[in-house]
Amino acid sequence: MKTVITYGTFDILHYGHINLLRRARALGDRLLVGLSTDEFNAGKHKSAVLSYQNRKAVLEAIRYVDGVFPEVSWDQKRADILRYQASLFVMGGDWAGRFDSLSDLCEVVYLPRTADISTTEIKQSIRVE
Ligand code: C2G
Repeated sequence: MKTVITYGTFDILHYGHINLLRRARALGDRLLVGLSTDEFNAGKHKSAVLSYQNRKAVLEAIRYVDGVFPEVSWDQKRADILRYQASLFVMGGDWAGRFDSLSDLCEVVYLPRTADISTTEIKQSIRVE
């Protein structure tokens, strides 16, 4: 059982997120997602439009996602990888290099971001209307 693990806010879900989740899931037998809590997002200077519970329900409905757990701090990843026995840590390319320190615990893979889509752009386009 090869477990893949990834983290994110996944606010206002779009195909950039789906592309990431689909590719990550394809690299193993199950995909677990560390979903940023609203409190953790405040620390990232990000405010999600949708609450943690809402974002969690959306992620759990995706065929590529096998489990969702809360991401409450930057430094929980090592413990998570050990607890879930993850052998692959995957993030989008905007994080390239940032989590290489985890490579003593598991393989670290950065996948190319999907171009021309982001939650920020979606929020800005809604504000315009
Ligand atoms: N992503 C992508 N292409 C996009 C947008 C996002 O591949 N067009 C990827 C990001 O690289 C990330 C994942 O989708 O791997 C989730 O993106 P966000 O919800 O923006 O997550 P982020 O704020 O990057 O939080 O501890 C790590 C953080 O929780 C990551």
